[in-house]
Amino acid sequence: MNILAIDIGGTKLAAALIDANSQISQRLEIATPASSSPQALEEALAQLVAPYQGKAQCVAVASTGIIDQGILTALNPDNLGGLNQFPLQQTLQRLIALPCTVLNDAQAAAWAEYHYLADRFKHITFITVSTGVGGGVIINGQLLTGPHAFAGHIGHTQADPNGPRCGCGRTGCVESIASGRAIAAAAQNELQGKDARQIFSAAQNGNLQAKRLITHSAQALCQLIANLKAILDTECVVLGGSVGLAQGYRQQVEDGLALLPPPFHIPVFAAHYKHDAGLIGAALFAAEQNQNKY
Ligand code: ADP
Ligand code: BMX
Ligand code: ZN
Repeated sequence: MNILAIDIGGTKLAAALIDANSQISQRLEIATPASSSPQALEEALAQLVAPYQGKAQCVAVASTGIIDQGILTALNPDNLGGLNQFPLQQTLQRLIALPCTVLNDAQAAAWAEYHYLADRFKHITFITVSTGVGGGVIINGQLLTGPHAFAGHIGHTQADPNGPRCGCGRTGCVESIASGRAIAAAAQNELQGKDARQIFSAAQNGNLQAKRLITHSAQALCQLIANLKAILDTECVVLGGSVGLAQGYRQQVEDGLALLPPPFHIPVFAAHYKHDAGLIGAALFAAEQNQNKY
């Protein structure tokens, strides 16, 4: 049995086939359309799934946004080019004519990483630092989604009451300081107009402003992790997303956390499944749902 897994992020759309052993093949990636009108997103999804027709028995989607009852609602519409509501499950079922399971991207990635860590931990939190900052919480071996699928949107807790206005409408959210978009938005002078990837490489080349922007992001992450420890007694944090997985970033977060009082100390791991955590987690989740159904 092959599952067609799809990961919808604010920057890229990825797809791959996942077999019963979570082995991944035929991975493809395209850019998220800049103007995410519903039509633009539907066209991009059609392009992404076309090569997989006839190759899978069901579809599993990990997507940015609040994914409730198959509908994508952006908490931060800026991350999806202003797109707010999108009938995700219905659209994919129409495009590929297969049953489709949908889940938030960070919740899906948390599920994959929990499967990897389950022998050691029952309470973990996955954090993606990517276009935005997303989260997925596992408590006592269960994925916490909440009554409206909103649970885990930890990027929208406050990091700085005097910080920038977040696309969700609040002020100083972790996402408005730590995310790839936030790092790029805060860049000035010689770094203005550069994206987070370019700012990371400028930091590696010794650019002081770039280093400062990355440190600021990592510090917001430390405070978030300390808050999570206090609220959930989470046993470890798993970091993913292209910023979270960027060279040196996890270490900075870990070093910052070590400066806080001992009750807030907690191991911070890099995602075992790296950039595929969302794809693999969505597939695991869909396989379990389908098993329960039939
Ligand atoms: P998505 O949000 O679509 O899931 P990513 O996890 O790739 O996608 O996150 C996108 C963000 O990560 C962008 O802000 C991009 O500039 C940044 N980024 C991509 N590659 C790197 C890299 N190698 N180092 C640091 N940042 C990166
Ligand atoms: C935002 C929010 C979350 C998502 C997180 C990471 C939207 C569109 N998305 O906080 O649902 O999990 O970004 O998403 O409101 P990514 O695009 O960075 O992977
Ligand atoms: Zn916010």
